[in-house]
Amino acid sequence: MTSGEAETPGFREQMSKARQALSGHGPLVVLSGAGMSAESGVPTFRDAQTGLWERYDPTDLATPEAWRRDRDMVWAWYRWREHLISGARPNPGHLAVARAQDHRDVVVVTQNVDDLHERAGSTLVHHVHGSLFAHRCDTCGTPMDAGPPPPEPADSLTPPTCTRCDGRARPGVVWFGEMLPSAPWEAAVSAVSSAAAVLVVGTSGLVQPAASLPGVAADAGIPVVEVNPGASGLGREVSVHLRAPAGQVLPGLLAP
Ligand code: BV8
Ligand code: ZN
Repeated sequence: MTSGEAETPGFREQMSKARQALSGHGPLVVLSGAGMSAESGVPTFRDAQTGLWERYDPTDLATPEAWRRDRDMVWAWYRWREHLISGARPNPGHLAVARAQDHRDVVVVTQNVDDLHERAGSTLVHHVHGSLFAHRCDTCGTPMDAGPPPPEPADSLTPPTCTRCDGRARPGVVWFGEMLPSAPWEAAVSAVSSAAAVLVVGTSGLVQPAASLPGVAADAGIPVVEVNPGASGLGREVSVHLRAPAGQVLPGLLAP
């Protein structure tokens, strides 16, 4: 949305319809994807491929096979992403979602592995794809803390050894082909099934089973509003699509 678009009668009408759809008094569920963090300067999953990483496909790197094939390269990629996120700040979209808690119940369900919702002040956040910073042993699962990431990108880093076995620290994220952690997943399904309204922000809606959540709400007759400047894999589930960046539109959309 450029400022010009924001002034068009069409966009103002869409905004009014979206505010109406979200106006129920029950819980608001916010489903966020990487587009939520785009205005914080965090590259989306596919845009992370800059510099050292531009020749790799992230869907190849974010897999157990890649870890088995070249652990130290994958570990270096994740540590670099930790560094990028540590230097980023929540944007007005994250802050608007956090402020909405002041006047209604808000449940955040995020595909993102960053901590920007929490740093903005959101207190109920379910990470269905895990968290970059929750390191654990790749063998016995013991939680580990690999400490702050190095400030420079490297093409190979050796993760620290587990204190309980000869395993190594791995990122606390869900790789392609891995099951989602049951607690956040079950909480996410329960939240979208009993929400007054669902707001989907910044996801291409390609990765399953997270992409099925808006449909769970729509099938239950719950209004679904999508904020995304581009097209996404969502369609029939969405009542109102605001084609605008999250940071620009969420403050007005979520204001009491
Ligand atoms: C599973 C963590 C059961 C890692 C991620 C074959 C074999 C095995 C599995 C499968 C298979 N075929 C399909 C599958 C299932 C697979 C899947 O869905 N694959 C896809 C590629 C088809 N899913 C899984 O494997 C899941 N597990 O199914 O377990 C199972 C087990 C074994 C075998 C079968 C089934 C696990 C999936 C989790 C993967 N981990 N992240 C890491 O981060 O390193 S996924 C990762 O990519 C993100 O978390 C996100 O979910 C997804 C997409 O990321 P992005 O593209 O960056 O972001 P997004 O899609 O959200 O796009 C950005 C959007 O923002 C765009 O639409 C853009 O327009 C918009 N935007 C841009 N700027 C803004 C904006 N919006 C608003 N404001 C802006 N300013
Ligand atoms: Zn271990």
